[in-house]
Amino acid sequence: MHDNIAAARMRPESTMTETALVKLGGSVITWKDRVTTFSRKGTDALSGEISRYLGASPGRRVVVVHGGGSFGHVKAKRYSLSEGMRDSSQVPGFAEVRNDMRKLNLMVVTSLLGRGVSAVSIPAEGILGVSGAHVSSEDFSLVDMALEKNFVPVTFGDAVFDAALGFTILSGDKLMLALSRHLHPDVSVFCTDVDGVFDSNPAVDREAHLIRHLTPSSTISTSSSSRADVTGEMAGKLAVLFEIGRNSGRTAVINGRVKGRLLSALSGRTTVGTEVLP
Ligand code: IP8
Repeated sequence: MHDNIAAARMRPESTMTETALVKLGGSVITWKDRVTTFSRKGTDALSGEISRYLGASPGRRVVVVHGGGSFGHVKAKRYSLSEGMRDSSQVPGFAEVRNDMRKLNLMVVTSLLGRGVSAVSIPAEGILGVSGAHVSSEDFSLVDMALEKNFVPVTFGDAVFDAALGFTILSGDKLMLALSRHLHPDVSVFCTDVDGVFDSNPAVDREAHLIRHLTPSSTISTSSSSRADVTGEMAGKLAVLFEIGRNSGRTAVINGRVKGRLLSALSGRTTVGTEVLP
């Protein structure tokens, strides 16, 4: 655990800013099993905690990234959007997902504004270019300009054009990774609908244990034969988490549906969750 107060004291007065990167997972801001259903109460609560974090000390900056949940993943899967454009039957699906994600983003930004946070929407394509489902270009000027003026940029996973594939899905986690490399935030927090990272899937394994301190070696235990194997997807997610951990002062995965945990994680207070120690 970093000593925030000591770290802050070492910085010169003129650069006393604290930058936080927050991922609002789709499972927290939407009801995942009900297509295009917004979780208004949950999102408002998180917006309130972001507002309190910002208000508690001058010089604090926040960048928000949100996922797709039931506004993105259901139709993205139905139309196989992440695999790129194969035929014209996918075209209406791409257009619909883009529209649904903008509706979700509007509700997230409106929620933040309602709690006094000056949120501004910056779609993913305003930051990253994509080719072959990989990030091919980056431009952080809109994010930087917004932060300089004390706005809270809000970007999101999206259905995006892809120079090689025609289109694809860009995840919020790729945005988190790119933003962490650029901003080197003091704190990065992932809000999910479970208490943090478990040593196996808590949805199917009653023996699953919450990993309080996640290190590259603790991921190995999750692949033991008695537990659900770490899939390539899970291994990829952990690799992203560790890199964000290396780019950030502190990194935590918490349950965004439990009151107070986001604010505690942002403020460096002990809370239930997983601390990433890369
Ligand atoms: O929920 C994907 O972003 P994620 C967004 O962060 C879409 O994986 C459109 C499925």
